[in-house]
Amino acid sequence: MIGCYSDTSTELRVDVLMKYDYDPIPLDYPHALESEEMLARAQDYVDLISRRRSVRHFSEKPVPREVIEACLQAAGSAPSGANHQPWHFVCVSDSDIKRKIRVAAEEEEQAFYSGRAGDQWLDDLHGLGTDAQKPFLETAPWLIAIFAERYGFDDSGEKQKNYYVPESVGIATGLLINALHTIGLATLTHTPNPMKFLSKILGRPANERPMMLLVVGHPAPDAKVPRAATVKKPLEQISSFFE
Ligand code: IYR
Repeated sequence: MIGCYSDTSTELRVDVLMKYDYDPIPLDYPHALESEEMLARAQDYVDLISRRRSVRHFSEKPVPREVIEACLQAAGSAPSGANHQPWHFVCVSDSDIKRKIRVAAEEEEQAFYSGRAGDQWLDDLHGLGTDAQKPFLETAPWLIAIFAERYGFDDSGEKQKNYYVPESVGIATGLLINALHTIGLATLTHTPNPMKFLSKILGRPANERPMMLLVVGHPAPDAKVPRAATVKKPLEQISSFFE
């Protein structure tokens, strides 16, 4: 397994990759619940998470960096291929950088909406009411650019293979969205296409691929969401059981 710890005088901090031999330790989990309590809690959780929306109208109200950091710790706890944790989250509240990102994203979106997408794709987006204008990239207090590490480096600087990268980064992003929603913040998973401009603006290395831009903040008091996006497939359609 790969772990990464370095001792500082005050705390154990993660920054150097080290290999571990197999060393099983006891599972530290909350105690098991009775079925009824389990179901009640699952239903409460459904109530909470099914109210998440992709929000495009943000308030300018600031969100403390510490809040973002705590949610990133939740994201960083995600399972990943060989526990290589092939993700990097670049958090931007700097207005100049946000403006640069908006300008570059809108340039790509302009090309997308005026032909690159094709009629079918534009038709599929019709109910969402999206267009090439992305003012939320400047209004929202935080943009989190999520990068997938296509390969990493071990402590001697050798290229290190990563595994199940999109799956791992997708799970970590899901946990991040969940954490942010749980504390009442709104998010938008924004995917301007192509996203190479993010690597350039944010100075990320060639082994990282930009995956997504997560827009984060308080929703605007008069925020609206497209009705079409609230319609979710019923359980019968998204699941099957063999019992
Ligand atoms: N990236 C564009 C288009 C877009 C694509 C999909 I797939 C969406 O679910 C929503 C939008 C945009 O952000 O407008």
